[in-house]
Amino acid sequence: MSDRIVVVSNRLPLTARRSGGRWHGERSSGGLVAALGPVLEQTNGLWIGWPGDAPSGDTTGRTKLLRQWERDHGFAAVDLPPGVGRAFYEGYSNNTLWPLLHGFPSRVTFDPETWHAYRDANERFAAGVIDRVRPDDLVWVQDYQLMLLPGLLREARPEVRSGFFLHVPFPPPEIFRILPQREAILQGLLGADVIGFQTHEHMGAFRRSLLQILGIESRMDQVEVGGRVVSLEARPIGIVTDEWERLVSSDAVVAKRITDLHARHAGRRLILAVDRLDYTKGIPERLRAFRHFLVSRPGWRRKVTFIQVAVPSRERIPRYADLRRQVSEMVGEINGELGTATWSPVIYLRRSIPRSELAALYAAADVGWVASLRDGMNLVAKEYVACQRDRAGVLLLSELAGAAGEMGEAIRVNPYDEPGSAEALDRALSMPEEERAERQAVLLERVRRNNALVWAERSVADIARAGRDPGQVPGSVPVPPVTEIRRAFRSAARRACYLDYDGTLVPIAARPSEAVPSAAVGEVVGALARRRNTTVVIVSGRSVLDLERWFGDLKGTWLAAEHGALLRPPGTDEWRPLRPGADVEWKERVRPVLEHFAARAPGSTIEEKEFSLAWHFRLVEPEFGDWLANEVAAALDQQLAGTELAVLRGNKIVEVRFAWANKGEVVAHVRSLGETAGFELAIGDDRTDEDLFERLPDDAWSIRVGPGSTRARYRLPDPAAALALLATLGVSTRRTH
Ligand code: ADQ
Repeated sequence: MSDRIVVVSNRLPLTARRSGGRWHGERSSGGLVAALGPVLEQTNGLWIGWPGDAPSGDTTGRTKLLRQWERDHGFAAVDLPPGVGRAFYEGYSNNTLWPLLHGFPSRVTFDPETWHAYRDANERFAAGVIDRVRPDDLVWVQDYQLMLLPGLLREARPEVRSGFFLHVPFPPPEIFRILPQREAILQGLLGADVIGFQTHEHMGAFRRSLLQILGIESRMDQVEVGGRVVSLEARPIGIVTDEWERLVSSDAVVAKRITDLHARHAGRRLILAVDRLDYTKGIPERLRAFRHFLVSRPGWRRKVTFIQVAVPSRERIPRYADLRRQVSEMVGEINGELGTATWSPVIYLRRSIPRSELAALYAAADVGWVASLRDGMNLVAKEYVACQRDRAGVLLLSELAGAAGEMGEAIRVNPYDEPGSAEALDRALSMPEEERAERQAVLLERVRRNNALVWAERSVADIARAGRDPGQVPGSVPVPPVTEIRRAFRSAARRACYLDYDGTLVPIAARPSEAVPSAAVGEVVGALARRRNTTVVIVSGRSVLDLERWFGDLKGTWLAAEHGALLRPPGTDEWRPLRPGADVEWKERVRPVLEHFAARAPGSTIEEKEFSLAWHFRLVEPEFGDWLANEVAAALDQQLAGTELAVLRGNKIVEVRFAWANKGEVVAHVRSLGETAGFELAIGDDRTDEDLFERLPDDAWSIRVGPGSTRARYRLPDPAAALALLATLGVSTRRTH
C-alpha cells in the first residue's frame, strides 16, 4: 500500500484540553483509531477532523498545539465556530440525520438553520482536505456527519480518489425521502468513488433511494453517474480482536478484576449490557424484558444479576437527557420492586469505564445482551465474543443490529418482543455447555477473521482500485478515432465487421417487438455490405424469425441468430445450427422454473427460441426485477450445474442457452472460413458482446456502445453514434477496390 491515506472524520482522535493553564491533547481510544492507526502509519497518512471546541479567551497555546499535532502525528484540525459546530453536530447530524437513518421518523427534527450549519461545516471540512490533499492521495470520509463532503471534494479536485463509509444504517426510501434535503445528501455521497455500508441490507436500501429519489438505476454493486462509476460495497466493520484477547489473557489488572467479579457475584449468573446511552440501543426495552423475566420466572430471582453499563452521550439534546432520566427511574423501580436486602437485580454504571474494566466485565459475564432497536453494526457484540474466548458465554443479539447478519450463532432476539426476549434469556441461561462452546467457537473464529484491520485494508483497497481499472470507468475508455478507422478500413485488402443489433444499431425499447430497425439502419448496413471484400455479420441474440424479417433481404451479410447458435451465410436463405444435432429436451425442465418466476412478476415475459429460453423483465419495477433475476439465476445455476447449458444475465433478461452459443464462436467460425481480414471491427452494447471483443485480436477496432465495464478499446454513447460511424465506412468517396 503506497498511496497516502487521508482519513476525514467528525472528531479527531485527539481532543485539545486546557488544564492548569497548559494545553494538551487527550487521546480517544475508539475502535476506529485502532483500526486506522496501522494503515495511516504505513502510508504516513493524515487524519483530518474537529479537535474539540475552543473556549473563548487566549487560544495561542491551542493553535501551537494543533500545529504540532499535524507535524508530529499527521492529525490536522478543522475548527468550527461554536454556533456552527453545535447546529451541525447536535442539530442536523444528531437531531435530524441520526434518527432518520436509524428509521425513527417521529424523532426527526427539521430545522432549516441546522441544515445551513451542516452544509457550512461540510464545506469547512472540505476546505481542510482540499488545502492538504495531493493528487495521488486516497481520501476516506467517515460517517453521516460528512455526507456532503465527497461531492464537494469531487467538484474541487475531480482527480482525487475518495471513499465514504457509513457506520450507521441506511433506511428504506419510504423513510429517507421525508428528508427535505434528500437529493443534496444523495448527490453528496455520489461524489465518492466507493460508498461502503455495514450490510447488504443498508446498501440495498440506498440503491432503492437512488432510484426512487434521483431516478438513478444501479447494478448490484455499482452506479454510473456523470460518466463515472461509483462502487458500492458492504464492508462490515470489526474490532481489533487481538487487543481484547490480549487484555483478557495476559493483563494482570484485568485478571485481578475478573477474579474480583467472580468472588463478588459468586453463586449468581451475570448478564451484561454495554451501550452508549442512546434511544437506538433499546435500553428501556431490555430493562422491561428483564423485569418480565424475573416476574414470569421467579425461580431465577437472586440467581442472576444484570449489569448495565451506559456511557452518557449527546446530553445537551433533550431527548437524550429524557432517556437518561427514564433509565435511572426504571432501574430504581426494578430494584425497589424485586430486590432484597442482599440482592439488587440491576447494577447500573452510568459512565465511561476504562478498557481493562470493560474487558473484565465481558470476560466474566455469562450472557452478553445486545438489544438495539436499530444499529449499523454494534461492536459490543463482537467485543463480548472476543473477551469470552474459550469460556463460552452466550450472546443474545438483536436481529435489528447489523451484527446479526454476521453472527448467526448468537441467540437472535426481537428487542420489541418483551416475552420473547425474556424467553431467549431463559434459554441462554439454560443452554448446555456443549452447545454454548460450539456456538462460541464459530463466532470467535469469525470475529477474529473479519477484524477491524482487515476492514480498513479492504476498504482502502476498494478506493485504491477506483479509477485505476480502465474497464470499470466509462470515462476512461476513449471515443473511437473515426479518421483513423476510415483510413484503416480503406487500406485493408479484406475487412470484417461484427455488428450487434439491440442497443447497438437500434435503441433498447420497452418491448423487444418495438425495437424495429429504421430505414437508415438497412441503408447503412446494406451500403457497408456492398463494399468489396467486406464481410458484415449481424450477430444478435434475436430469433431467426426476427432477423429474417428485418435483414432477410440483405443477401450480402451473414446473419447470426440466438447469439450464434444459428447462422445464415451470405448469399443463401438457409439457416444452419453452429453445432448440428444439439438436443433441446432440457427446455421442458427449465420452462416451468421460468414460468414460476414470471407469474410473480407481472409484466415479465418468457421468450422461447430454437436453442434457448429467456425471461424478460424490462417492464418489471427495476429493483424487484433485479432481485427476482438473481433468484432465477441462482435456482437455475444449481439445477444446470454440470450440463452444457449456461445461465446468463443480460440487460433485463435472464437466458438459458448452450454455453457454446456465444458471439465469440461466431467470430471463430467466420474467421475459419476465409482469409484473415486486415481490418476487423466489432460493435456491441452488453455482456454478450464482450465475447466478441474477447475473440478478436488486440488491434481490432472494438467499440462498446453505452455505459458499463468493457474490454472494448473504445466507447460510443448510443446507437445513433454507432450508426454514424458505420455510415462513414459504408460511403466510398473513391472506389479503391
Ligand atoms: P456506536 O453507536 O457508538 O457506534 P457500538 O458499535 O456498540 O456503537 O460501539 C460502542 C463502543 O463504545 C464500543 O467499542 C464499546 O466498547 C464502547 N463503550 C460503550 N459503552 C462504554 C462505556 N460505558 N465505557 C467505555 N466504553 C464504552 C457506531 C454505530 C455502530 C457501529 C459503530 C462502528 O452506531 O452501529 O458498530 O459506529 O462502525
